[in-house]
Parts: sequence; C-alpha cells; structure tokens
Amino acid sequence: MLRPPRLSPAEAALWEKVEEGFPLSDEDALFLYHSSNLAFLGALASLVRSRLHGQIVYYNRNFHIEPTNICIYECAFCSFARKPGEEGGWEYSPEEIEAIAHRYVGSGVTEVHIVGGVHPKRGIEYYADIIRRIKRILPHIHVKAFTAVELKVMCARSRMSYEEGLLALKEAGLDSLPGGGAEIFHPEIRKQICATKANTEEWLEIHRTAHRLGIPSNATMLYGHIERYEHRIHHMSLLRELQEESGGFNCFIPLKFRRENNALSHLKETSIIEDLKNYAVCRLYLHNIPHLKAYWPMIGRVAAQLSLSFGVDDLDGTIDDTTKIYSMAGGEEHPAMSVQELEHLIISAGYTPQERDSLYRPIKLSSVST
Ligand code: V47
Ligand code: SF4
Repeated sequence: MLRPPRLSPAEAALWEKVEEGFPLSDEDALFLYHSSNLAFLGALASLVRSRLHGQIVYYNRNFHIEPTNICIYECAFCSFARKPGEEGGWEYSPEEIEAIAHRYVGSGVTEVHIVGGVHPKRGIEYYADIIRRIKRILPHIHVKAFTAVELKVMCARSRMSYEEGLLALKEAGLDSLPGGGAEIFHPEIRKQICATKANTEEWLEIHRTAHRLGIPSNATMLYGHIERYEHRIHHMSLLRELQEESGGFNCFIPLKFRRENNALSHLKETSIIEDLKNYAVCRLYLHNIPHLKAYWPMIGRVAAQLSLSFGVDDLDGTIDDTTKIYSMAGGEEHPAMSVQELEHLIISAGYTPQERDSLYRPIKLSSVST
C-alpha cells in the first residue's frame, strides 16, 4: 500500500506505527476519529486489511429468522419490539419456523441467523427445540443464534447458568453467537439507551463463556446516536481485551443507528463520511479481530461498496428474507441480493469475491470472472 503524500508529522508517525504492526492506543484512535483526512484513513485501514486478507472480500449465503418481536425491554433506539398483545407484534410457532426453513431447502444457503425480541415466557428448551427442528430440515446449516441479551434471560428462565444454557443449545446444534446486544458498553450511555437489559459485564461474560465452550462469536457496536468517540473507543477496548484472552471473536460489525420509528428519532443519522471513518478506525483499533463486516441492509449498497476501501473485508450477505430489525428503523424494505449482484458489487470496487462458510473457510472460487 502506497503511503499517501503530504502527511502531517502525526499522520506520518501513525503510518509507521501501523506499518510496523503495533496496536493503536486509545489516543491514536481518538486522533483518527478527529481527522478529516479521509484519504489517509482509507489508505491506513487498507494497509491492515490487505495484510490480513489481500484483495479478498468475503460474503456468505444466509437467511434470517426473527422468531418474535415481543420484548420485555424498551431500548430507546429500537423500532422493532412490541409488548405482548400490541399491534404489529408476532411470535412464530415452531411449525411456522419450520415452514421458513423449508423455503431454503436446496437454495445453497450455509447459515441461518436467528435473533429476536426477549420474549417473556420462552426458555432454553423452546430455543433448543427450534434449533433441532431447523437442523432436521437443513442438516448442514450453520446456526448463528441469539444475542447475549436473549441468552441471559433464557438461561434465567430455565434456571441454568450461562454455561449450562449454552451447552444445552450447543447440543441442540447451536454453532456460533451473533454480535448483537452490545450497543455501547460505557455505562454513561448504556443507562440512557438500554438501561435494563444485560449489562456490559454480563454481555462480555456470556461471550467469554461461549468462547471457552468452543462456540465462536461476533461483536457489534451501535454507533451514531448519543455516544461520543471516547465511548466508541472504550467499547472497542473491552472487546480487544477479551479477544486477547479468548480469541473467540470472528468478526466485528459496526451498526449505524437508524432513526425511524423509535424514541431517538429526533437525532440526525451519521453521514457517509462518518460511517467510512468509523470503519477505518474500527479496522485499525481492533487489530486482533480478524474480520470487519459491513451489513449492507443497514448502511445501503453504495456505502457498503465504499466501505471496502476503509478496512471492510466481509459483506453480509446474500440475505433474501424478511428481516425487520432494520427495515422498521429505516433500512431497506425487503433486503435481498443474489450471489451475482453481490460479486458484481465487489468486483466493480476492485476486489476479489470469495464465498465463505460461517467460520471464514472458502467455499468455492468466484463464479464471476474478474
Ligand atoms: O443489538 C436495533 C441493532 C442489533 C437498531 O453477528 C439497530 O453477524 C441500528 O446483532 N438502528 C441486532 N441498529 C442485529 C445484530 C447483527 C446484525 C448483523 C450481523 C450480525 C452478526 C449481528 O441490531 C441490536 C442493535 O444493536 N439495532 N435497532 C436501529 N434503530
Ligand atoms: Fe428488545 Fe432487542 Fe429491541 Fe432492546 S433492541 S427492545 S432487547 S428487541
């Protein structure tokens, strides 16, 4: 990666630090967040990205199931949750979930992503049953399911420790955990946007336990609402620390706050410049988490394509379904992208597409020639 010309002394020092492979300090990250030199940020993040993954951009074929949007919590940023009996609420029966899984038989999908509201009545047994039913229909599917927030409550309801609950789900076929529920770990912000759900220590403890049991996971950060850069850095520092200890995080996903239909609708959404800058700082600061994912239904296709030049190496995914978490908050209505569309998007940005499984093992070479 060519060093951009006319760097300030501070930028040149950071370039050398990253080139030599040293981790960024919190001060370095803050400096980058305050920088308006987007070309520098992109080049620096691309230095790390190409060291880790060359020109490859991963994608996978997945679908989502949101078993319910009934939720005991009221997170300020959430447009998705409903109270029991409230209009717009749903709770699928196991048979309805089986019917969703049946739609994907023979489709080539390799992963199902299952997250939903925190239902007042459902425990580990219910969710283990759902996983078993899905695996009977799609035996080779990787089940990435349940945020730490959902897991905390389902374990408590079934009077199980985190370890017991996770082991029961693993036995039923759980393969990994998604990264949701992390939001912003700093207590100053957490108490304003999601005061009552799993706190920071609980979120980290559930992921630590999963990693110890051989269940890998992802991590997210909900950014662009009331937090400051310092809170984002604090958030990432806790993840970097846990990753140093357990090595169980596969991927980090910054989630841009979308403001429609929620209690924070008065806030402005971040600009694309801010989103790209954030991807770059995340890539640079989280040196020990191998993958950085752009979730295109949330940021849109153009921003997802641009993000590839700001450290992102993974596009999620060939989603073809009914996911509502983002469409209810202002994301794309029926997010769907075919393999050809996704590969075209990657190739036209100058990168090489690679289909992956949920553990980032290559599945096959691109079907579209570069
Ligand atoms: O925790 C909710 C976020 C998350 C809004 O692991 C919102 O591969 C923006 O975790 N604006 C759930 N974000 C989704 C999730 C996820 C998504 C994609 C990939 C993976 C993965 C995980 O959605 C919640 C919350 O942070 N969210 N409402 C909103 N208005
Ligand atoms: Fe419930 Fe999750 Fe929405 Fe919070 S973000 S209200 S926990 S569905």
